[in-house]
Amino acid sequence: MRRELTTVKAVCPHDCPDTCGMVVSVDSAGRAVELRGDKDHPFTRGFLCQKVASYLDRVYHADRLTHPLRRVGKKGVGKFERISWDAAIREIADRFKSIAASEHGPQAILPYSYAGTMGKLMYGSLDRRFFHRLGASLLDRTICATAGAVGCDVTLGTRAMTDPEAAVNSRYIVNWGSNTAVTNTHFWRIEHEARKRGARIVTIDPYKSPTAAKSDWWIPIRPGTDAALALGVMHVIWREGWQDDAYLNDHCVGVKELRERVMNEYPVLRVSHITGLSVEEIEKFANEYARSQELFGGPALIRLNYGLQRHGGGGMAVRTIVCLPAFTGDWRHSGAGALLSTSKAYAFDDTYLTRPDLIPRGTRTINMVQLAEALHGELPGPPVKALYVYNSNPAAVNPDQSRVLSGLMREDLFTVVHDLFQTDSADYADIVLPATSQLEHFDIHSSYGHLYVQSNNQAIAPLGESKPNTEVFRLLAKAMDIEPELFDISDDELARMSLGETGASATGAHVGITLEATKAGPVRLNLPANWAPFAEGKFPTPSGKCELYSAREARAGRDPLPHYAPPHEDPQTKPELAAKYPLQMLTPPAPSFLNSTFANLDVARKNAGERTLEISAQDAEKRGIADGAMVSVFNDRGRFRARAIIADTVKPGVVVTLGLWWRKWTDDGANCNTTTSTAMTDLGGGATFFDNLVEVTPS
Ligand SMILES: Nc1nc2c(c(=O)[nH]1)N[C@H]1C(S)=C(S)[C@@H](COP(=O)(O)OP(=O)(O)OC[C@H]3O[C@@H](n4cnc5c(=O)[nH]c(N)nc54)[C@H](O)[C@@H]3O)O[C@H]1N2
Ligand SMILES: Nc1nc2c(c(=O)[nH]1)N[C@H]1C(S)=C(S)[C@@H](COP(=O)(O)OP(=O)(O)OC[C@H]3O[C@@H](n4cnc5c(=O)[nH]c(N)nc54)[C@H](O)[C@@H]3O)O[C@H]1N2
Ligand code: SF4
Ligand SMILES: [Mo]
Repeated sequence: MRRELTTVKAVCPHDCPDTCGMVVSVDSAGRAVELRGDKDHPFTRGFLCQKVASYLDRVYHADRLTHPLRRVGKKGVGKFERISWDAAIREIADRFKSIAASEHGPQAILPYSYAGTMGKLMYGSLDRRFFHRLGASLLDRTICATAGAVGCDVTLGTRAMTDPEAAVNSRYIVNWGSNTAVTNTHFWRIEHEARKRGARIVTIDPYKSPTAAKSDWWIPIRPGTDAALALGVMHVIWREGWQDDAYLNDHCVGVKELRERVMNEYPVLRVSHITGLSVEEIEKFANEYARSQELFGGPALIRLNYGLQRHGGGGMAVRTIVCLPAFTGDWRHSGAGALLSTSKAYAFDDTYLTRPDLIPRGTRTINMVQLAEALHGELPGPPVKALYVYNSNPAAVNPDQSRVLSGLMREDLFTVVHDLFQTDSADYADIVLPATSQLEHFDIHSSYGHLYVQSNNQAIAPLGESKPNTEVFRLLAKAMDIEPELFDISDDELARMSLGETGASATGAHVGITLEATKAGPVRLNLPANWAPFAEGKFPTPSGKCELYSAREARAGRDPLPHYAPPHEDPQTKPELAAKYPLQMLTPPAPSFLNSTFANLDVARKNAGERTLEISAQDAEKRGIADGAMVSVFNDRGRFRARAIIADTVKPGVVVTLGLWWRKWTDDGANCNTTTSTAMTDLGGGATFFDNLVEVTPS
């Protein structure tokens, strides 16, 4: 018998700039039987990455949580009994009520979430309303992107952005701290289209990543020194007179001040010493970048990503790099200049979804990077007595893992985890709640890597008793007697209001696209075809110009000009620490994982292989480490084991291990985050996962 299949248009929910359109085929029994990339989506072009191509394995995995659980064993062991939703909601509401009424007050409750899903409703809507209304502690969601966000804001007043699809017209493309081939594969395809038309692809990365390996030129910079390189490039440009004076004079403030600093403080020889690059490499890069029109026949684009931000000076590095397109005038062209994130091109009414007006005055904010400190009572304000985790797996992804875990072990801490799987974090929960996958709920998506809006239509019924985030907060709000009008709103209506469709937006924000249209497929934002937001300056900064000099920063008591800020754990500036722990370790995710997501799937772990440590021949020899030997990687914070690979993918002084494994799938119960620190970036309070000195010994 021929099966009757219906097709449903969905959106990949993962924290990835590509935000792919997916087409799901569902059989007459309501089971999804096929999932593929949407051929009609202009950015997806019919293909999904390897991780999500097998998404149905995740949806129908035998380990999916299908009903609520209550802990019966010790914390961390993962022993639970089945309970009903009624019992689970009652217990959570009772505990929240009693904590809120205690001497500690509602701020002793901490929501903890990040980007397990990027859907606007499931990422942050009724959850935020609920915790705001409760008066819980606020969470500053800094673990990924705030260093660069604030760095961009200082210089540009918004994110560095352009139309990614127009990048086919660029002729010099710089992947700067971006493993584009892996983390942004659909843009990598665009880079290659540009290359066919004559573009040169360059990658600046201390690690010979898959992107660096496949680029025309790999520039192996020393970790955490990108600002110095950018300042060195400015030095060469001014020395040679290659700058676009018209753009600089018309659209920037602080040209004179920055010029004085750059010419006096960042001569190429000094930059060479800081970055570990040769004078020739720096000169050549400055020449090619600044003269791409003459040499390659088109403008240059810097595809900035997050790698360079995860260092002490990461905010300033981004602030400095995004000054460069003003020197070349590349902002004049669509698809050129610099690209970090297109998220700010979207005018969703987020305040409608999250209702910040409900936050009681004086509520404290906890930086999520400091979860270890929060759980150990080391931050100002009341102790954290309850932790509600969703869209995140802090036991695996947070820095200073040993202290996060000892915090989660606290007997007086009440922990709820809402997830699709029994993650490492769920092992420490008092109550575990089952979450729906993207196929089982509706959502609406913007993107941070393209310019389309699309609805994720629900394809199948929730598996078992799993529930979407919004539904759980409706139930909790009801159990806690919160005003029903805040929560008696369907997901459809939430999406409609967030689009500003009804004209009811309090902020006046509106996307200018109807919900109905987004349900049928991707809809491009209402932007001109050759969109180049800064072609005529018009930067949304206080001065309306590109702020090479920032009066705001000066007022805040910080350096108003770009500068190089060394990493917290830098062998050049912290020789005593480096004597003990001489190696700078980078810990990006394995290509087949998405941070810690997928690490519980056999196919993803098979593709990731073993936990490895890439080390230079010189560093291996010094330590008596043979290729393929097991090693211990450690510092004062913690230790984990990995298999050594002696390779030319790193320079002496740098090692790389790919994450982010779940403890339960390792032989030593630890991942690389046992060694990473909770120190924050200079701007934006971001995480410094790659600013991490370690030592390695045979084990
Ligand atoms: N397959 C896959 N795709 C992903 C993710 C995933 O886990 N897996 N994660 C998603 C998420 S949440 C994010 S935020 C993005 C991240 O996207 P990317 O920023 O591209 O990813 P990373 O691998 O963290 O970092 C990029 C590169 O920066 C390099 N790097 C480290 N330190 C420095 C430095 O000091 N200077 C320079 N120039 N380079 C440095 C690293 O070696 C790495 O190769 O990717 C998204 N896409
Ligand atoms: N050492 C090191 N650490 C890192 C990084 C690194 O490069 N190196 N990368 C950092 C970065 S860039 C990021 S963004 C963070 C990411 O940190 P997290 O946001 O914690 O990311 P994931 O590990 O993907 O975990 C997301 C969890 O959300 C769950 N989830 C998915 N959809 C839903 C849903 O609809 N509802 C609920 N309730 N749950 C859902 C998933 O099953 C998964 O367990 O990690 C950071 N940690
Ligand atoms: S490339 Fe990114 S958006 Fe596309 S399917 Fe993979 S994870 Fe999802
Ligand atoms: Mo991220």
